Amino acid sequence: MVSMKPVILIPTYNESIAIVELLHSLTTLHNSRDFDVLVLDDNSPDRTADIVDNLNLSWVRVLRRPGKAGLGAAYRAGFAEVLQLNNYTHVITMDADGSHRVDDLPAMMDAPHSSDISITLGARWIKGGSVVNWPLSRQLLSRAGTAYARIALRIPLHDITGGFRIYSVALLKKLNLSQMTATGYCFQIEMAMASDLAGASQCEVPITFVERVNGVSKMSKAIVVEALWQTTLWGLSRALKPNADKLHYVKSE
Ligand SMILES: Nc1nc2c(ncn2[C@@H]2O[C@H](COP(=O)(O)OP(=O)(O)OP(=O)(O)O)[C@@H](O)[C@H]2O)c(=O)[nH]1
Ligand SMILES: [Mg+2]
Repeated sequence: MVSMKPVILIPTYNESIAIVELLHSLTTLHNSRDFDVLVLDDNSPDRTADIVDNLNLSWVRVLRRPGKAGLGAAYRAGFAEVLQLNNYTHVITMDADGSHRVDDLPAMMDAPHSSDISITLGARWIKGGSVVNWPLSRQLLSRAGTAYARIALRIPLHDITGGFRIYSVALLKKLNLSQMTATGYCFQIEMAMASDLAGASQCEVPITFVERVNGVSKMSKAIVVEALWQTTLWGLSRALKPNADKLHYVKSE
């Protein structure tokens, strides 16, 4: 098997304190695992991008974007950037705010797959997974969101809204990434659905999700409404024209 060379994409908006802590933890892992990091910053007013650049880590780069355009747009730009570099076997996605623990990464990187076209998902809502310091209301929202997406989209996963993932580059190359439209967190749902349509090998690895300590949440009512509305539309479209949906998201051979 070809050895793994991942790049970790970390979207940031005003994460100047949290990103330094995260890169500190990743530096320890970097002693035993080979990977690069690309921070996707939307011109954060707190100068997140400059602060990252000033750390002068040779394996960390910042993609500077003009302004806040949502998580989905930042990830799409990151995918485009790393795919054209053609240096990597896998793309890892990870929040900057400390909710996704570096400690969980090795198990995710070692997840077994039956195909080169693969997605590994960090999962909170499976045996061994957990959340720390999340209010019950947030836990219920996340569980209900996943349950709804699971039923509406018929995806056999237990955590569809989480953003801690590893996509193989072979999978990303199979997807019509320019057809992804979600701007907010439902980008995660859209990517899970597209990966399922592409027939990817799916592996869920239990993670411990820790509520952010530094910085401010970007979660809003508009983001929840977008996710609910989009999931309903995608579910209807999958039920009515499953093949059209596949053609939309997956490149023909
Ligand atoms: N580049 C970019 N990053 C974003 C944007 N919105 C959120 N992010 C980043 O995406 C990650 C997840 O955002 P969070 O605000 O932590 O969302 P969450 O984890 O659902 O909510 P909390 O943990 O409660 O704050 C963080 O690293 C954010 O900085 C955006 O518009 N642009
Ligand atoms: Mg967060």
